[in-house]
Amino acid sequence: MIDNKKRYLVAGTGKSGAAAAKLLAEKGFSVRLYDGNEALNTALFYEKHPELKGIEILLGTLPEEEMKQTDILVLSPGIPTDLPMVLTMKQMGVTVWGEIELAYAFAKGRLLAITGTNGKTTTTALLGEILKEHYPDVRVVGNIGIPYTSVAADTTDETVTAAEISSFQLETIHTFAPEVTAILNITPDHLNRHHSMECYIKIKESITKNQKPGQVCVLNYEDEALRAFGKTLENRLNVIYFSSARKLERGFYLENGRICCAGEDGIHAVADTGECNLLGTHNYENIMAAAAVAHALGVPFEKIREVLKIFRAVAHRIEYVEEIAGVRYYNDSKATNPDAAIKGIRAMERPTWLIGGGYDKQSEYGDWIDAFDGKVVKLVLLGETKEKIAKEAVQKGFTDVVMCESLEEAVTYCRSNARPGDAVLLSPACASWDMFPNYEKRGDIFKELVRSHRQ
Ligand code: UMA
Repeated sequence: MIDNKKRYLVAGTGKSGAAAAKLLAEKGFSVRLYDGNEALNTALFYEKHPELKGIEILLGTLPEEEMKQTDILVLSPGIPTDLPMVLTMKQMGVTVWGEIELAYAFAKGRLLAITGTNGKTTTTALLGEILKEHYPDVRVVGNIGIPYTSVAADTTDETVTAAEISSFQLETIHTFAPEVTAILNITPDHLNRHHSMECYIKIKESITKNQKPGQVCVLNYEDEALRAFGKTLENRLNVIYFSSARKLERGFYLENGRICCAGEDGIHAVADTGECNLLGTHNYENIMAAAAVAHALGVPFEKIREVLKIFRAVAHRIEYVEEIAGVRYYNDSKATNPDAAIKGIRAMERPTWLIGGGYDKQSEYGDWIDAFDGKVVKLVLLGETKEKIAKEAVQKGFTDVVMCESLEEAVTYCRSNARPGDAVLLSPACASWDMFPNYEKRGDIFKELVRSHRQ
């Protein structure tokens, strides 16, 4: 039960922080906002969120006196849990919640949660559409861009909520207990924040920690870490696997272009991949995961199939922008790590001018460069990681590298040099935070720049 006598400090004034503060204020709780950015334009913030005008915003280094005025610190996902401020407050006895935990305290109805390194936005969006075919009140929330706190107070016992949950968000859950969970895959990402692959895997796995015996966890059988994790869960949870590489005795699998489900009552054809608009093996995995979660919630296969026939790729994920002078432009800004970018380049069928680079998450880029497979005409690099990627490319024998200072320069360079029949792909393999507020903005600016070159 949430305690209305406690004093809340919401850290971060982005999407999550604003929504969390609004929820607490609407419920009549004592709440203040905090942001580490000393230069934050609070006037602009209040203009954007007039309903928060009565809430004080503290900026910069937080004095201990202010820390003492807090019982519960609500962290936005982008704020690391090992910041000195957070550690000091913990030592003082302040309870630290994530924005997701706060939302969960207010939310009602059924809850499903999807995590994984890649594909979680597509899977959650698809799951939301499938559920809408069967349930009257469906909410899609979380890392997908809709803070859970912005929706939690409107949920009822009839609501079904599909939540995309990132590793950042999982760091600060305590009682968050989805009835069905799915972990799609785990490949290196955000290692600067989670420090090691072991820690990153553990955090992802923690999505299941509050599930009750017999509840469902959907896992990718082809991911070794997840298969091993599944074994440890089998006594406690109902583990449902999916596989894009082999026929499973139980679970969802891909066979000869058909997505099948093998269950107690025999084998069901869920859909033919040819009927789906989502393409590529990684997307068939996303489809199987969404279908498995929806099926666990009782959605019939016919309804799942109907949605698969009409569902289209989400924005910024290998998104076709347009063709100019015979060159096709694709926006894959959501490829914020090497593994996602590998899927981007694999999907290209033309000689490709590849724009990459961005915020440094201490990733390794060798596998991405290997996946170029003779398709990349030029690797056009920008951002914090450009030198590091260029060095790895040259070590791998790939020397067609160009350095740019801005995305505008990169697009202009590709526009001037690409030939009819080529493709230009923005697929950075890095987060955007060194040059843009988020990957959506990066993708939007890319699309605007491309369109500005229309003849
Ligand atoms: N800030 C601090 N101190 C810090 C870091 C940030 O005060 O040390 C402040 C910033 O000054 C800023 C605010 O925190 O004012 C930003 O908070 P945030 O980074 O949590 O951003 P939000 O706008 O609240 O967006 C967050 C998620 N962002 C991150 O996880 C970085 C969004 O995921 C999510 O869509 C949104 O909540 C709604 O739930 C984006 C993302 O990039 C898409 N996620 C990562 C990913 O997918 O790889 C995990």
